[in-house]
Amino acid sequence: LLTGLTADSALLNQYRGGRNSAGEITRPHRRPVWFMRQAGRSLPEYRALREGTTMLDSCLDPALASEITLQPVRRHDVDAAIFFSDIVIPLRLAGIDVEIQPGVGPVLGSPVRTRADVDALPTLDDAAFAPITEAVKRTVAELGSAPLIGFAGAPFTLAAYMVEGRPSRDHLGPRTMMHADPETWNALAAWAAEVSGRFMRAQLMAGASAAQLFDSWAGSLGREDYARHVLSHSAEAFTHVQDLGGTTPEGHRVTAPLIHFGTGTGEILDLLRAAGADVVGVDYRLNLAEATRRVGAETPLQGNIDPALLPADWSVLESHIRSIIAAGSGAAGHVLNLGHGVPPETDPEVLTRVVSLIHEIGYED
Ligand code: 1CP
Repeated sequence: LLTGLTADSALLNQYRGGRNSAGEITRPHRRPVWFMRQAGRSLPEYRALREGTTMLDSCLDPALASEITLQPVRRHDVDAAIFFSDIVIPLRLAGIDVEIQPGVGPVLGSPVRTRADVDALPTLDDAAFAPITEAVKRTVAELGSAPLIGFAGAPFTLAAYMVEGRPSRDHLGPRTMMHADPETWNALAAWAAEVSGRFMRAQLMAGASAAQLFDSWAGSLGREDYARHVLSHSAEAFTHVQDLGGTTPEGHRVTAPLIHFGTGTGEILDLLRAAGADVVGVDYRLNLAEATRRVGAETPLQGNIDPALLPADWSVLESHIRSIIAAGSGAAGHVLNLGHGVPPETDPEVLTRVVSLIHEIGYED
């Protein structure tokens, strides 16, 4: 079913815990790395292409979205493309009034705050995913051997924008709702889980090889709140894609690796894994050796170069990267990434240099 899955890429090997598609332990030919927000404002070629088109319109233009997705792969030689889109795209596709305001982020015409608001949420038609499917197909056709990673927003992070109506620091609205009106919260989170799950599924069905669920703001939740009010909804989002896989020419069944990431999630890292992910993304706050103690050595990790160190002297950045590789060596697999997205002011040449350093370090055996 999913053809990109059987290619023995370095990235998929590490997401599978250092195993090839036959399930045998192997070392990839190079250490895999990609960057969250690798497409975007750090690239002059992105700024040029985006000129005159709003963020969400560019996500829904298949030729544009595909070209923007490919730009960082060509420039940096990263080991994966991350689909250029946004977590609020399923809302727009369902007909909700949402836009991305420059310098602000997602803003909704009417926030979703009451039971009546939740009951009035539209249903999302499968046909609405056509521009996404088309963009993914074009991208995969151009990518060659590098896998495409699809993504979606996790129910809590998506619901946080829906309740607040815009970005917020502490996400008080959804945190109040889950306690004050759990029925409304559960209905809203279930709606978000469904559209996010189907958004990931559309990307995987069109040719993406892995998917990442972004619960960017889950770190604002205490462990009990996450376990009680959020985990089951994120698990539900994953159920939309856990059956997706393929059979290798040798007859081995492989599934699409599923990654789960949020910032400030050190206290709930084991729960992110328990929600149904194969791989846990770690932010810059937690040492990877400690992450392995929390989620078990059999769990592949992704992360966690501190974006704050990108502008530092090269020697500082290089030793930071080497220490991350050492800290991650106890995990079954490790894909290098940043601990959060690329800051827009990042010098893209630094990112290219980071990729070549990581590839150069390789594996000593
Ligand atoms: O005009 C611009 O360039 C707008 C900036 C921008 C970009 C490049 C936004 C607005 N979204 C995106 C693309 C995007 N969004 C990607 C692209 C692929 C890549 O990584 O290269 C991805 C994966 C996302 C996902 C996303 N959107 C998340 C999860 C990732 C994360 O950073 O934690 C979140 C929280 C959003 C909401 C959002 N969209 C845009 C902004 C500025 C924000 C965050 C706003 C806030 O601070 O709350």
